[in-house]
Amino acid sequence: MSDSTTKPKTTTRPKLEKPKLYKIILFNDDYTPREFVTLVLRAVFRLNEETGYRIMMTAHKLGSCVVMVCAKDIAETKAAEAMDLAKEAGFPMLMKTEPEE
Ligand code: NFA
Repeated sequence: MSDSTTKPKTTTRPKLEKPKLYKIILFNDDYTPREFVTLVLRAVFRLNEETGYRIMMTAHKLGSCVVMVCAKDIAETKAAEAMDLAKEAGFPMLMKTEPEE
């Protein structure tokens, strides 16, 4: 005999969306000095000299380069931090953030 007090075997799983990752993209321009870009990449993104230089040169040659991939709020904060440093120094260095596919 079935027990009418038995609860149906269902579980409710909270629907947690996997947080989207964001790319921080560095764009080339004709005015920001290479040294300055490399310095900012090292200071803001904690990249070593070689990696900072490589990313700077990739953006310089190809037009843009992904600097790092991380959570949205971190991406936005770091991009703004880097551009603030450039603005203070009088350079137009541009970074944008966009969600990863
Ligand atoms: N193109 C800049 C120059 O020749 C260097 C640069 C690289 C600027 C990457 C912005 C991003 N001084």
